[in-house]
Amino acid sequence: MFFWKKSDTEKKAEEGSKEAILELIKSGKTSKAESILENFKDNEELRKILFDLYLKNNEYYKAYTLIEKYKDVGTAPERALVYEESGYITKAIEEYLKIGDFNSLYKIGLLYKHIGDYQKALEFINRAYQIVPYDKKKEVEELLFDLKKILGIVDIPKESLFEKISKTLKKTKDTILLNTIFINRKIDEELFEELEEKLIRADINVKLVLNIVENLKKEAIKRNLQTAEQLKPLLKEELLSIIKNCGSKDLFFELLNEKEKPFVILFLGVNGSGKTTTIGKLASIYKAQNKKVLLGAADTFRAAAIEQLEIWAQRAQVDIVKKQEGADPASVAFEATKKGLEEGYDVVIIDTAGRLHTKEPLINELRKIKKSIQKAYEKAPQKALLVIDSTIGQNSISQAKIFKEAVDINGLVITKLDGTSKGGSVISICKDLALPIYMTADGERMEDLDPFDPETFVDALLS
Ligand SMILES: Nc1nc2c(ncn2[C@@H]2O[C@H](COP(=O)(O)OP(=O)(O)OP(=O)(O)O)[C@@H](O)[C@H]2O)c(=O)[nH]1
Ligand SMILES: [Mg+2]
Repeated sequence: MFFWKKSDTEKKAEEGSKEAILELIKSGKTSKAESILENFKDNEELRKILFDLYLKNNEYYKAYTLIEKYKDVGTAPERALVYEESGYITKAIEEYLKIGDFNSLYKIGLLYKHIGDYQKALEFINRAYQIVPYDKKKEVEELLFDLKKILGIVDIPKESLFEKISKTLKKTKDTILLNTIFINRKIDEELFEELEEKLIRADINVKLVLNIVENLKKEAIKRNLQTAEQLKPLLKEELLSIIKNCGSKDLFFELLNEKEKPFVILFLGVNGSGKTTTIGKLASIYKAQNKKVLLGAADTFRAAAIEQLEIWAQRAQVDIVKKQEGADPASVAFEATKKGLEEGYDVVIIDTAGRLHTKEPLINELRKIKKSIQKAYEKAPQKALLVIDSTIGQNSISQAKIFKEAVDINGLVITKLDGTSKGGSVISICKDLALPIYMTADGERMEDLDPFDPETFVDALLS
């Protein structure tokens, strides 16, 4: 009897009965309700129910197509959310503008910042600041300061690489205080235990830490060391012996001085790792060397990704090859390389997505991209660089392994060293992936891209 009643509701729902559909939703059969509602999109009332359902299930791309076709669904905040989540930043901004309160102005500022339009970001964060609620004041002020720094409006003295990395790793040192452990102490078991704990907290993986500390113990006995202070250079040696295999400053300078034309660099990495931002910074360095630079927007996953790369291209005053959102990434990569070859570009830098719309596994897609680059120019890409976000520590290593499987990676770019409290992850990344580190990024400004110098890095970590 019970089952009969249920299918009866379903039958009515399938005929387009609003009550029956609502009943289905109420009883938790939302996917059934959704597939029925999709046959009644032309009915205004049912369409609105479908839209609500999409929102509830975070199906923003579907909600987006509904808004685009029918124009009458959703409130401004809902539409803004849908546009934002499906990557249509300009449209999201239009909707947030209609609302105009603190949260939406602030949001607009953040969206502009996200796509790299810092001037516009500053304008809207300033507007939001006029009506900032008390509890948000400090956060907004910090963001304003960051934006001004990025735009070069506030003066920050130029620092040496050592000062920069020391400051970058300040958070690491604040938490783990690696240095203090060596002061006024004897070498004993307790010291080694403490050192172990601190190195693990700096995000060097446990196995590696045990290994390092074991080696230190052996060396301490062998050399008959007595005080903790004598152990510090040994620790430095030990860390350095690991990361000096991952490159030197020269790698970056070699990359900047490649003579082969066009020199094609393929950027890979999970979403959010910092590919597009790094490409923008690197492009501006090449441009400053008077090189002819072309960017390829092969991240066609979101409209905003293309927009973001375009803004960086404008800022660096370099050219870009792009197609519409959803276009085949491999064909963008092909065209960029071809144009690079035919029109005498010195450098072509190709941006890719860390995820895809289609069910096609990412690995296959990346392989396809590489093949099409080679089809356009058999020597390319001369470098495939994997971008790794240093703040996600151990996770980044398993992700990197997936990319390594797809494409021969030549080296790494480590980003967000300014945001990490765990500088030690660089040591684990180096040990586990055994790939050269071509450069590091420690901020969102154009100039926040540096060579990786193992010695300076370890000094800063232990200073
Ligand atoms: N603090 C800090 N933020 C960074 C750094 N590099 C990138 N970001 C920020 O990290 C966010 C993601 O960077 P993107 O360059 O968009 O990353 P992506 O890998 O291109 O991401 P998808 O396009 O989504 O695949 C942006 O908000 C950047 O401004 C860095 O070195 N330091
Ligand atoms: Mg990107």
